[in-house]
Amino acid sequence: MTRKLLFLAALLSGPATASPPKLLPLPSHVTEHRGAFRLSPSEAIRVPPRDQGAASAARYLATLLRSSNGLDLKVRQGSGAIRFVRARGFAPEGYAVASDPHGLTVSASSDAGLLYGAVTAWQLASGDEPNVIPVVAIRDAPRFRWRGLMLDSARHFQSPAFVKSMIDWMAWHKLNVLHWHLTDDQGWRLEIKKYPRLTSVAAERVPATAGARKPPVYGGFYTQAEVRDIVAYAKSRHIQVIPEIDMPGHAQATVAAYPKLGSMTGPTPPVSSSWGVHTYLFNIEPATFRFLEDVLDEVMAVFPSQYIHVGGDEAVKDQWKSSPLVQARARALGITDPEALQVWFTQQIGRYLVQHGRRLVGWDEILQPGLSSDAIVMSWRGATGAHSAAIAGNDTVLSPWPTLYFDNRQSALASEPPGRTRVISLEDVYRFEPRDPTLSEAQQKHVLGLQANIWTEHIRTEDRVEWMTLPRAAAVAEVGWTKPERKDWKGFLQRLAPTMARYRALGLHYADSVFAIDGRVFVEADGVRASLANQASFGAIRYTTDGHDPAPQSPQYSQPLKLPLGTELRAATFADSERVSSVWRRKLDADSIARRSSRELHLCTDGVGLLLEPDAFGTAPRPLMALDIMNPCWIYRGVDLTQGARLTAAAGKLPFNFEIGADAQKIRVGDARTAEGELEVRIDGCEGEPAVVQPLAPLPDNALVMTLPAVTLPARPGRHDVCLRFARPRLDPMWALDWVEIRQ
Ligand code: TNX
Repeated sequence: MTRKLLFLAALLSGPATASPPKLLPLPSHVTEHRGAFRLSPSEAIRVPPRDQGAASAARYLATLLRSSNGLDLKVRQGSGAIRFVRARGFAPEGYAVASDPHGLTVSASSDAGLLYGAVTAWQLASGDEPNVIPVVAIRDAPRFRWRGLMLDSARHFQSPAFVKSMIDWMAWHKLNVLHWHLTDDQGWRLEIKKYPRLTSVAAERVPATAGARKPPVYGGFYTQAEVRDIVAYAKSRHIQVIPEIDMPGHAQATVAAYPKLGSMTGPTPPVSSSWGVHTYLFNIEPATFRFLEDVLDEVMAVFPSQYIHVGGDEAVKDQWKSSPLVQARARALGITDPEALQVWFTQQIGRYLVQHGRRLVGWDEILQPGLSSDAIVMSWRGATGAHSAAIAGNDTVLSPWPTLYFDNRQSALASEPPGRTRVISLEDVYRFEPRDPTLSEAQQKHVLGLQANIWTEHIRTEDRVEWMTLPRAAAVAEVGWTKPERKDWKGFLQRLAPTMARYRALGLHYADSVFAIDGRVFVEADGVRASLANQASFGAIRYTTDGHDPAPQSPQYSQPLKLPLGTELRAATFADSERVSSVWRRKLDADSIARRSSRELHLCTDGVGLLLEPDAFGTAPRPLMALDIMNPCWIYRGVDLTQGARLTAAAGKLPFNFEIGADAQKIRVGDARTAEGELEVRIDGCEGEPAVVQPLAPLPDNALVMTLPAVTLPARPGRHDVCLRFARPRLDPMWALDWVEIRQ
């Protein structure tokens, strides 16, 4: 276009123009026109008379606009430039939003549609230019009807206020299922009036510690009043809350409170403070089913959801096999195979739920011959469970490990909180495709949608739950909502920037991992070479060397920087003029370059990689250590040993609180030469005679880590990999490396 034409186009577009809307999840159809509607603080939102659903959606929009734009719009019948209209012909959760220079209209057939229209209207009004709504015509409906998150409140407990805040942001991601994992080996979290010991005993545990001192107990539970409040709150945001009461496995806490329910032949266990697959199972006595039915009665009274989740996962049958009580019952039932016994167990419970007008949901272990056709299978051991369920004619939800397991970290950067060391990036989640092309159209219909699971063994705080969930939940939202042909990773990142601004405005502790600076620094003969990148190769990386934070005018990084030793380098990612990552800072001196945290080292093996902190008491900051619990061993790569080197390490102790059955035999222990064990250092490989063996002293009282005396690495020409591991006297506790410094 010529300059003149451009000028003309600008004139024609009227007084207000607006940039293209950045909506997330991306709607099915968006048509943009010229011009914009300017929202004024005196505007009102108009709703039809006697329409509760419309009034609720309108109030939701007003609440969102208050928090993001500081507007205080009235909701009323009569006049108003923003209108909610009930109309026929929309898909169940579908809606339309149409704006012109004079106002905006949301229309839908259902309450859910009106709510999602409100969310879209909010995103239009809180984009790049607040209160300037572009003229658009949007028609939209979701791809899948199950767009969920699972929150594990059993391993770690979150406050009711946190759960409500989660429901809030879920709604504006157009997510509609909150699967609430309320019971597990480590805690029972729901008040059941008939069985008070479930909360007086089973809701508390003594955390595992590496030392002798017992910290205060850890616990918490939700009262039925709190649950009713949460469920009502979720309903007004069109979110179905589905409770999970796990059975027959993951029952250790319950058995700790009511031993008669158990299948063990030995003593009553405590509420567990370990992670992993436990052996405690409910028994199959009539009294136990009465207990479970009583519990489900109270569960159904507070959760009106169509679905009730009863777990069914990881029920190892050791106790059932060795329990005379269970064996006698099984014989009477004519069931010899313990797996078939779980099928029978699930049938009993499923029948009870159906009698009460509900449908059973279970993890994919429930998918066995004899499973009732109305049960829903949640596929977690990959997607094969979903595949088989759809063929068998059962409805199914995809939540496959590892892609939709949000206990996996989202980058390998040192800024990630505890979790599993496997990296599931935002892009991995975004690229997850639920469609199974080998299924027929009829079978495809059984795939209700997808869900990501936030298992919280290692996610101790609410801030960290937010970090592990956001923005990956935004990717789940778009996979669940947007038609595959409309999906676009780069476009998603563009739309993520304003979404992150909304997270910030609401005080959410989201992860910036996708945009965060991955800085690598190398010492060279004449100074330091620094390379900068971000996970998504997105936006502009800007940097400074003057001790100030980077700004939109700062130089843009394009190739590795040659800098003098001693420089303070700072960098951040920018999308246009907006900074979208935290600021990365590094003093380029010999010390800080020589030191690497365990998270920056390479793990020797890939068994069960975890990022852990000591299960400590008190308020001292806890070190965060990366290790493979099957083989705690680390490699510091490429050390120049021509002149020899000095190695200093810091180590701490972690409890070995993992139930891994026979796999524990595979862990090398008992090879210590002294009471506490030794640090072993090897060059180029982790086998054979160590180059250095350094005996360890006990960790001082109240210390979580200690710096070990420096050792000398012998000279060898060239660069070498340095391998560190600990010889340890026993399985529990385990030594873990916090950091290592290797200097000439
Ligand atoms: C497996 S997924 C589990 C959970 C753990 C999770 C940790 C499933 C049905 N069971 O008990 O928390 O792995 O990643």
